[in-house]
Amino acid sequence: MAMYNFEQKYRVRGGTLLGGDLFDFWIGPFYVGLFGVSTIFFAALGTLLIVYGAAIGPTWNIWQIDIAPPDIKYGLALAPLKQGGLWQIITICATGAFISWALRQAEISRKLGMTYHVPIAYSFAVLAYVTLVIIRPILMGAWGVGFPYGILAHLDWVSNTGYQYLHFHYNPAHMIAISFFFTNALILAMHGGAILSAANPQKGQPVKFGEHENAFFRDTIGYSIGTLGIHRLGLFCALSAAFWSAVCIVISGPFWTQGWPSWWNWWLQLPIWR
Ligand code: 07D
Ligand code: 07D
Repeated sequence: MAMYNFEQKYRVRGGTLLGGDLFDFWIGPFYVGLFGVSTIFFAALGTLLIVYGAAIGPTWNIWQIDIAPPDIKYGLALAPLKQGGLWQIITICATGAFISWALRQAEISRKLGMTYHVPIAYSFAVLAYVTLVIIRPILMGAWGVGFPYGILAHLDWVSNTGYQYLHFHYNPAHMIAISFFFTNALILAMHGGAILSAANPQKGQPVKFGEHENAFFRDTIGYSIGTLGIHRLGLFCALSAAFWSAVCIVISGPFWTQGWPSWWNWWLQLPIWR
């Protein structure tokens, strides 16, 4: 692929976190880097193991493939390959690939003289995943509480886990996470709408910029958050959504074993009712 002439300026040596110059080069448009190599390694091995798990399983139906974690009786020990051991190695590969990808983002940010907003943002998704399959299982003493790798199987896990706590909607951290997800969709719709309506007008109309968007929001709601501000708010809402998701699941089991509706008993026990 032809290199854009401005890219020459950005394809600079250095900024690597580990490995020095070893993998400090590009293949076509892609920066390689030590963490590019480790991402490919973990992702390829993990995918091959999923394919192997499917091959020894009962179905090739993409929706029904299910690579389950070990039985609870194995606790935090290693399980035989066909009884959850595969899930354990795939978990190591997935975690290795996700962390490698975040570090690759960090190296590229350094090369470009950018701050670490992108790798930090992605790390919150990785945190949610690691909470589900490593932190919570360790706190509960069994890999068996992790979620299975399968498209429908992981939905069954969410539903079953939710009903173990009777009514997961009563989990206060789940409420906060959901509210952030919804807020995130709302503000992205408003931001996307505002940008498109100003910068992509009908034929013959002049292209408009930030001042028009500011004026629109000042005239409708009396306040405009501004060009940088909207992106700060977006990042905050998105990171909060992932963060409170991780919180809502890590407290379910390790810190709250009853149904979530009864967590709200503290309200009935407030001294003001006595
Ligand atoms: C749009 C970015 C692109 C990413 C995509 C996902 C794979 C997996 C694996 C064949 C927004 C690519 C998918 C590479 C293929 C095999 C074995 C991101 C975008 C398009 N889920 N989940 C889905 C994952 C968990 C839940 C879809 C991953 C938790 C519910 C897809 C993880 C819980 C529903 C998927 C993960 C949970 C889904 C669409 C990891 C709580 C749905 C995802 C690694 C978070 C929806 C059939 C999407 C669906 C759905 C992937 C974890 C709940 C298959 C990779 C355990 C309730 N999940 N998920 O668009 O239709 O994400 O399911 O943690 O309803 Mg899930
Ligand atoms: C974990 C994904 C990480 C992804 C990574 C990247 C690749 C590469 C390659 C595309 C966190 C993977 C990348 C594989 C792909 C290419 C090329 C994201 C992760 C690292 N709930 N609930 C949540 C709602 C109910 C329950 C979170 C709503 C029921 C349980 C969110 C409703 C019961 C758990 C949420 C609802 C129940 C959750 C998920 C409505 C079931 C969790 C988002 C309207 C009966 C999970 C950390 C998330 C959680 C979770 C929303 C209903 C149970 C807040 C809106 C009442 C057990 N629910 N829920 O976490 O917190 O994303 O996980 O009813 O474990 Mg819930």
